[in-house]
Formats: sequence, C-alpha cells, structure tokens
Amino acid sequence: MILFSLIYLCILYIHGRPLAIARSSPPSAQFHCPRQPNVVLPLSRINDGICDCCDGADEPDGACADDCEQVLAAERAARAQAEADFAAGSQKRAAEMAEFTDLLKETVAEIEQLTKDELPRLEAEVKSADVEVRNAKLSYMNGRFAAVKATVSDAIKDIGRVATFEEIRTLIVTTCHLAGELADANGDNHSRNKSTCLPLRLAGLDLAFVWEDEDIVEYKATIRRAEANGGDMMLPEVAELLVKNAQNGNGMVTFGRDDSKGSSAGSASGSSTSNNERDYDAYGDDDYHRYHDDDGYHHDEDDEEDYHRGEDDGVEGRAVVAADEDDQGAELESDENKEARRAAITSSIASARLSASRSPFVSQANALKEKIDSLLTESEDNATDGEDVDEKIENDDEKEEPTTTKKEDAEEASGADTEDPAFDPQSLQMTRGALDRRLQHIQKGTSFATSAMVLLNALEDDHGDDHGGLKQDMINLAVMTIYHSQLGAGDIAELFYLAMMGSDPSPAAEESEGTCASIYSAICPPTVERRSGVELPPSLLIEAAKTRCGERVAIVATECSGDSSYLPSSISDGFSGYFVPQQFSENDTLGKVYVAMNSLSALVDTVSETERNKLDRDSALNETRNKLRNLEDKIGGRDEPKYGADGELYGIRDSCHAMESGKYEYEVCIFQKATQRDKGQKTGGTNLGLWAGMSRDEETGQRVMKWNKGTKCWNGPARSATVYLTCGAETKLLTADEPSTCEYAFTMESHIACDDEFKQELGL
Ligand code: MAN
Repeated sequence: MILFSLIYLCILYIHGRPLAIARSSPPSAQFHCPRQPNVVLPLSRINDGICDCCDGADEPDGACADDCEQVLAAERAARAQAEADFAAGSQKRAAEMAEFTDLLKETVAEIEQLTKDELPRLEAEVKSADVEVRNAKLSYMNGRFAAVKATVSDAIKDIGRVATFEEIRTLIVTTCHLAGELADANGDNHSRNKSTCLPLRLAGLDLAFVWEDEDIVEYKATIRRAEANGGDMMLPEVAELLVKNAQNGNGMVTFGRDDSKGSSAGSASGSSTSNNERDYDAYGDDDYHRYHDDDGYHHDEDDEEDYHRGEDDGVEGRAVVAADEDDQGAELESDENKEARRAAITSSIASARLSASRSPFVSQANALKEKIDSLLTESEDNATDGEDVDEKIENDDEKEEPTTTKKEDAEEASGADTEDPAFDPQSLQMTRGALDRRLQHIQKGTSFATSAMVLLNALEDDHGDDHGGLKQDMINLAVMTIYHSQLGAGDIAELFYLAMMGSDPSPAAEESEGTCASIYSAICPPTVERRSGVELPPSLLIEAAKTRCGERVAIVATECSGDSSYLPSSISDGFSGYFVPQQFSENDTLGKVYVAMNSLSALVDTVSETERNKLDRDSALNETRNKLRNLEDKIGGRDEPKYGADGELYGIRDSCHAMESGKYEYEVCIFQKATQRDKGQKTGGTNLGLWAGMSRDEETGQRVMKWNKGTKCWNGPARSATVYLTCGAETKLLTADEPSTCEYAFTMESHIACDDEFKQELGL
C-alpha cells in the first residue's frame, strides 16, 4: 500500500506544496495544516523556511503567501479527476468482467457438454470403426486364404502328388529367375528391396508367413509364421500386409518387417559388400567376374554334387550345410559352412538349365560390347588425330534413324573397321545399350533365383523333419509364386518342362553349352509324360508350350545362325537365343487357374470402405477435439487461466500500447512481446522480452506485468520489461525508463486496476 500512497502523493503535490497527505494516521507530535486536513507535517517541517501549508501556517507570520485558493482548487480538481477516472475505469472493468463471466459460463457449459457427451460418443465410434477395419481386413485375409486354397487345389489336382520335391523346388526358383528378368525389363520398382524374389515373398504372405533378415552375403533368412493358434506373428499383421498390397495394385509392394531394407542386410554385419547388389548394379564390370566365369556363370562341379537332393522328396539330400549345422549344434556357424552354403547356391543356379540357356547370349553380348568399345575408342582416337571422323559423326548424329552397323562385307569386317563408311557411333552406343539392358535383366534374374534359394532353404530349415509339410508348402508356394510372377503361360510352360528334365544337364544341353542351341531344342515339340495316370505338364501348359515352340524355334534358328563377327544394328528378341520373358496378358490361358484370386475385389472394397468410414470418424473426433481446444483457448485455458483468476485481463487481451521516451518508442503487447524501436522506425526493433504474466505485488497489491527473455544485452542480461499499473479510465503507458541497463520499467494506467482496493486506498 505504501507505493500506492506515494503515487497518489506525487499526483497531489503541486506548486511545491502538498495538496493532501492521504491516510497517514498522525503520530502524536505532528502539525496539521489548518486549511488542509489531509496535510500532516512532522514537527521538523515547522519553521524550516519551506512553505508547506497553503496558508503558510507552518512558518512564521508573513513568511509565506496564502495561495490556498489555488492549491485547494487544484486539490479538488485532482481528486475530482481521480474520482472520475475511477468511476469510468471501474465501470469498464466491471462490464468487461461481467462479459467474461458470461462467456466463461457459456463456454464451460459447452466444454462440459462436449467432454461428457460428444467426445465419448465419437471416441466410441472411432473404436468401433477401428474394429470394423480390422474385421474387414481379417475377412479379406480369410477370403484370400480360401481363394489361395481353391487355386492351389484346382491348379495342382494330382500334379502335386506325382511331381517330385526337386521339380517343385526348381519350378519355384526358375519362376523367380524369370520374374526377376521380367521385372527388370518392365522397369518395375515395386519394392524398395530390389534383389529379393518378390513373387515368392508374396506367395509366402498368401500362406501366412514371412521371411525376414534375408541376407545375400550369408545366404540366410529366417521365417515367421502366423497361425490361428499361435505362431510367431499375429494374423492381423498378415492381414495388414495382404490388404496393403491388394490396395496398392501395381504400386509399392510390402511383404514384412524388413521390406524397406535392401536384401543385402548382411552387408552391415561384415566388411564384405553385398556381392549380388554389386553384380546387379555393375553387370559386365570386373566385379561380375569374381563370381562368374567367362560365360557369365560360375560352375563348380563339387559343390553342385553336394547340393543335389533325393529324387523323391529331396529332403534326405538337403544341402550338406544344414546337416552340418545340426551336428555342430552350435550357434556360430563355421566359415566353411557358410562358404559351402554360398557355393551350393551359386553353383546350383549357375548350372541350372535356365542359366545355361542365357550363357550364349551373355558371352556373345560381352564379346560384342568389347568390340563396340574398341571401335568407339578407335573412333575417338582418330577424331583427335584430326581425321574427318568428327564431321562424319556429326552428320550421323543428325540422321533420324541410325544407320546399320552391320558389316556389309566380310573383307571389310576383317580389315580396318574404323574406315567402314557405315560406321555410326550413335548406333553402336544404342546397340551397346540394348545389350547392357538385357544383361541387366539376366543379372536381376540371377539375383531373384539366388534369393529364392535362400528363402527356400530357410523354409526347409523351418520345417525340420516334417517332409510332408514342407512339400505341401512348396506346392502351394509354387502355384502362388507363378501367380505373382506375372509371367505368361508360355514362359511357365517352358519352366515346367525344364523342371521335369531334372537338374542333371542332358547330353544335348552339355553339347550345346556355350553355343546358341536353345532350350527349345530340348522342349520342342512338347511331349506329355504320364506318372501314375497323371499327365505332366497339365494340358493348358502343353498348349502354351506348343504355341511357344511354334513361335520360337524358327527365330532361334535365324538368330543363332549369324556370323558372330557382325555387329547387329539392333538386338532383337531371341538374339543369341535370349528372349525377354513375357508378361501375363488378359487372355492368357493361365488366367483360368487363377479365377478364384479375382473374386477378392469386393472384399478389398469393403476394407477400403471401412477405412474411409474410420477416417471420417477420426476427423469428426479431431474436429471436436479442436473445437474443445479452441473453447478452452477462448477462456484462456482451464487449469491456469491466462486472463487471471477473475478474468480481468480478458478486456485488454492482445492489445498493444506504445509511447515515446528519449530517442526511443516503446511498445508493450499483452500476451505478446515488448519492443524498443528508434523513433520513427515502423517495424523491427529490439526485443525487450516475451509476455511472462501479471502478478500482484505482495506488499503493495499493485498489478505488475512482466516481459522477459528479450534480446541479450551486450555484456549484460537478456532484456526484460516491467509495467506497474495504476487505475485510469483508459489503458495507456505513462512513463518509460531504463533504471538499470537493459531492464526497462514502465508505468501504465488501466481500468483493470480500478478495483475496490484502489477505491479504499484513495478513500473514495
Ligand atoms: C541499446 C538499447 C539501450 C540499451 C543498450 C545496451 O542501445 O537497447 O536501451 O541500454 O542497447 O547496450
């Protein structure tokens, strides 16, 4: 209260004489100015030569002039002003507080209604929408499982019974192989993981299991299964993945926890780089030859022997690696074991008939590339020698169609190549590019096949001695891998025949190795084999094989008959016996096998519908939550109301108040920041701090507003500002000061300070 009194005293001191001294209960020895009952002087002020009383009663007679009329008038005017200010200010204050009270009442009621009724209702709706989504996904999954089951039993009928384990395994691996080539040819990037056999992964999902931690350095993977009565994985997890893929259509495919990693997970665990990834990226570079011989494929007879499986179920002959693992019973696998497993896989793929059928193309392509490179280098050399090749290249560049690079004349071919008038660097580059692209397809095929081996080995390990279960899984996987491979019946028919031929190279194949004799000489004309009364391959594939033979045998004959010293002008399909796999088309005979899979779209639609509903429910809930937040903001929060306990700051919320002082203009904004600017400066300025709240001085009861954490003072504290409030009709800054460097003090009058305490203080 002392401060209040002091301020009031200041106001009432005019003409060097006090107008009144408020509220001082006079101690015994005091002097009362007779005309001014409120002016009470200590005795020391008597006869001190200063005229305190307006009539000079505190000094000897005649020492002071009597200016009581003036002083008392000013005192009356000041008091009248204070009373008027208080009347206006307190009225305004009361009105604002009443407005706030109404607002508070209304808003709190609304908040309560939302919190008690609407929010729980919406939350329940979201929850049940969630359940609906989950159920829809599960029913999609079950529908899919049923469709897969129907597909497999339709597709396989008795074939599964008569086909050997090894045949089924080969079919899966080769399907992956061709799927890799096809994916690369289509420029597919459906998975972030580019080297894993995606169709096999998806087939796994269709059977409710996923492979994880596939490692193409260590050639290992693990399996997680979802089973209704347990398993390592929850069925909803599988449902989630299946639905995601179904909804994405041809978009990004997802197949489990590790689908975002490269399949080269192992590269992180050791210093060795993922060789498959590197081979894939740099096919034809030196890296490639580390794992492949000059044909492009690595052969290792010993390893190959190790890898062969028993004819009937193949399980007895499981890779020696796995058997050794059991013997050791050790967690840590020996380096030899790893190496053996690696060798078993690489050699098995390299020696497969499918790979062998690519060998002539690979060696021919590499030879041609070398030739093209040397021609191009020579042409560059000649050009720098100042010959007219430059000009010729420029002219050629302008031609719309590249000219043929095929040598017209065998003599010329054996002679000075660079002087060949038909020489066209641009065309050579295109040929080289076409060769590279195909080599890359082939490499991706090898990657996928390797992946298939790794994944299938993991499956075998997972089954342990359950040979029957393993074979059943393999049959199911074969059917579904074919489905996901997107390969047409022609290619699948070829693979079926290849699988039925077994893994021992046929005499014909051995003879033709490295030559352009294609697999068609082994397959065509297609024959039917009967095993225990079952025809192999199934009739629709025989038809497809017949068509394929019809299309290809003649092409192979032409494409393989050319003189290998010629540079072809373009690389046609079938060049050196290599045909890019063909994608499943709408009228494909294989379509019949997979009709059940097409009946699932309604279930996917249901999932999407429930998801849309869930999104709607989510946004309704969010809307209400936002509404609640806004309502709470409106009343300044519920727990620590920013407008003060009685809401007195509500009336001046977010208002800014400025004044000039010295060479600066100061501005303080309620709930915002305080700023110092040079006079005339419109924007920017020095930050004196952010709003830090209003409190009451414990001793004086005066309202004090604070801003702190402003711009740091050079060699001093962060700037801060303090505003001392007193009652006034308007809210405005009265004084500005910097009592201590970078600490700013202001006085302000505002109606918000016109409360009952102030009234009492002034004795109004
Ligand atoms: C500026 C202003 C002053 C302050 C000095 C401190 O000039 O903010 O108010 O005292 O900086 O260096």
